[in-house]
Amino acid sequence: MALLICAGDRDTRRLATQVASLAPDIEVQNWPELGDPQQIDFAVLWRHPPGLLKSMTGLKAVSSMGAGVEHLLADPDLPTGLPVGRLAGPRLASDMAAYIVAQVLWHWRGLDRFHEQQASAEWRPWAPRRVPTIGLLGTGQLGQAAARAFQALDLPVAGWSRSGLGPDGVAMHSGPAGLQTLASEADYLVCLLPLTADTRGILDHNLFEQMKPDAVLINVGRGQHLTEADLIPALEAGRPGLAILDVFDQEPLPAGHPFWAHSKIRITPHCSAITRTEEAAELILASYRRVLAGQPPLGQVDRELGY
Ligand code: NDP
Ligand code: OXD
Repeated sequence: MALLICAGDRDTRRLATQVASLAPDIEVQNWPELGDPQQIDFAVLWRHPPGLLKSMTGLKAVSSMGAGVEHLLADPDLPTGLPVGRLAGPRLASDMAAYIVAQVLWHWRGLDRFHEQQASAEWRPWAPRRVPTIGLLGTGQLGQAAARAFQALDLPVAGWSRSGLGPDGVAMHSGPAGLQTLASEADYLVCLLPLTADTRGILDHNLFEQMKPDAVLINVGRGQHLTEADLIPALEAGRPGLAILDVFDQEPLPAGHPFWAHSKIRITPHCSAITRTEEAAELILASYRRVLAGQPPLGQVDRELGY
């Protein structure tokens, strides 16, 4: 019996050491230093190399090292029926809420202008007249944390989910008509959806046409939610007025990509919420202990729905 930790794009040695120190009774393997792959009964994966899953014939479950699971579900070697979990703890959700609130408040309160005016010692008090409506596409674990953060600031929040269910006090919508309604109501439209067959390309010209002039689009879901070719024409037409993007179809965003230089696009490098070692270690261990006890991993996803 052994637990594997593998991320193709980051160094997980500290995470593996942390898990091992929390549970000396558990054998922890840290990719690429693998022992016998057939001994591994639980694997925590993030952008793992192709073929790795095929070599682990004793798996009881797998988990994404992050909140998104599309990278795991897309692996053709993922055995049918194998339980798939994910790591989405309260710290990750709070970090995401902090990022979204920071972006919205910086823009809404016009903080850029004071920074510019400071350069010429200008003293020009200003505050926005209107209170904005925040529209959340996706009101799952991360969307709920964001909703709570905006509600604490007394800002109205509306949401869109598959079931139409959402947190208390959030005006909820669902279905294609609900999506159009939310887009037309929101001053800040935030994509916090998982990437699935139903949500791929959802941020497209049809949606942009429904947005209020000068509304702000924030995409922290996945790059493939955005139909990239539709964005620049939409920004030039003023709907949305600004796009704040943390995720991209190709990451890192290639140096010559037109998004880098566009005056109405703000870019952050997929860091709105990064799984922290301490939280991940505890969640991995809790998930593995569940699997050893014959239970599903933490955050088990519905493989049919894709999230
Ligand atoms: P959850 O699974 O907890 O929530 C997903 C939400 O999306 C739910 O409200 C769900 O509806 C809704 N949803 C799913 N499919 C549809 C659909 N077809 N139509 C309408 N609503 C839909 O996910 P999390 O909140 O934990 O995470 C969301 C995503 O955020 C992740 O999958 C990941 O891609 C991204 N992420 C990005 C990070 C970054 O650094 N940029 C960091 C972490 C996550 P319902 O409530 O009805 O089920
Ligand atoms: C995640 C991410 O899904 O970091 O956790 O994108």
